[in-house]
Amino acid sequence: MKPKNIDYTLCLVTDRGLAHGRPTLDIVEAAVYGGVTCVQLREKIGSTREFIEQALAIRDFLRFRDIPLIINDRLDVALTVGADGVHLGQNDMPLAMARSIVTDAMFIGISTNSLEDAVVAEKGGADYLGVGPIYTTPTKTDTAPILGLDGLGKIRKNIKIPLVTIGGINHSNAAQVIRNGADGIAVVSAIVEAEDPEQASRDLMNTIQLAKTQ
Ligand code: TZP
Ligand code: MG
Repeated sequence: MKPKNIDYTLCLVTDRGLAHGRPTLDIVEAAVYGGVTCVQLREKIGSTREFIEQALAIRDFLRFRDIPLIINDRLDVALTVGADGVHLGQNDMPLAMARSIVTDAMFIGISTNSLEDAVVAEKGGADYLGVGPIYTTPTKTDTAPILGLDGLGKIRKNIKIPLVTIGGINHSNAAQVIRNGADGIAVVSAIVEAEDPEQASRDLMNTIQLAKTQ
């Protein structure tokens, strides 16, 4: 069974450390009301059990709204909570191993920072690529080199599967990222840190949709 068609237009990537003490579920709800089209739960702190409980609560909220839930790093958590997808980095479980554990019904996204990574991931059967960092970002400091719009453009020319860009993307630069070949934008701080995450999501979504029509 192939995964359903996923709308990657605007993906919220969570980070409880940036939420000014607000619960992750509140941020997710606000972002969904503001129009995000998918949610990636990215929990770098806390126990596995907390991660699972968090994921279950978010899954229940998203399921009724037909918004896919992607779990970052942890295929075991993704399977346990019945998530729609899992997102794996270059140092996480290799794509082929992950695919041998889950059917095609679970989609797998792979973080890529170069054309070489991107080609390998596409050939290996990734459903989408996370491409970044496009710009510098204080949110993740151990990143690979900045790709910029040129790096994105090179990957776009050679890759057919959806490209979801990440890293330093916000309301002011989202349109140019779309115009340079991104299918979707993934953001952490532009939504999670915002005073009004719902309005921030709505503004981003409007900007991206406008850029897609130009
Ligand atoms: N991977 C590459 S950059 C990044 C991740 C998870 C962080 C993006 O955060 P922000 O706040 O949207 O720049
Ligand atoms: Mg990872």
